[in-house]
Amino acid sequence: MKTVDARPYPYRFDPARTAVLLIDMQRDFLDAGGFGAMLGNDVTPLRRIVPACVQLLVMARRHGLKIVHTQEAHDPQLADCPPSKKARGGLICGIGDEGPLGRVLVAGEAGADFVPELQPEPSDTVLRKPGKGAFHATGLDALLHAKGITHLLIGGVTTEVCVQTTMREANDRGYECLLVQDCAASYFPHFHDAVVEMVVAQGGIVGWAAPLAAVQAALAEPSTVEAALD
Ligand code: TIU
Repeated sequence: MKTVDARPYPYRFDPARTAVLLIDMQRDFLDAGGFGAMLGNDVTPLRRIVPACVQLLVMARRHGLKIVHTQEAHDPQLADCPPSKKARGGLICGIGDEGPLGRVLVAGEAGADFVPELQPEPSDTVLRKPGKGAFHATGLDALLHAKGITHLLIGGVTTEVCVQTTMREANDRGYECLLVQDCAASYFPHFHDAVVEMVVAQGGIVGWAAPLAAVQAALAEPSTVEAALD
């Protein structure tokens, strides 16, 4: 077992039963021509976390942690897009419409692809999701169960939308979740900070939070003493 110096108290995990869940690090949210920008957002705060997310994946690969990349994207017929989602915001160019990165939030289009720095490797899992939460209308729970995953290290965008929704869904399903706080970002930095506080409040009502360095330190530590105590 490894122990992370996390809030609200130390987070213990077995790397063999832990996955990194990287949420929606795709061009539709991080590029200036994407869906996030069309909603009126400045993408700069999201781009800032890319180097930390690269390091998160490097760490995961080095220690054999399973990696799941999610992607918010709909099928080309929008059969999995509720009319309410398409209508929300009253965008002139909205979900399914042709934009600078191809059809907005549609699978297979440039906007649905991950940013170049965070392209999945063949051993990673890519999970397309139609909602904000990664468990809604997907096979994520079954996939994690099949791999024996009980613990999730979560990063991605945006902290208060898809990341928080997914973390709450996972928590309700019994996963022990740690928000890797500097590997997540919001278009609204104060929302990011508020989510970190919400997660760890009330004794970790949704889970734990820690910076990437704390997770890296936990994995670098020899676990022999702890193993003897287990
Ligand atoms: N708009 C916004 O903040 N987020 C999303 O629509 N999707 C995700 O968070 N991935």
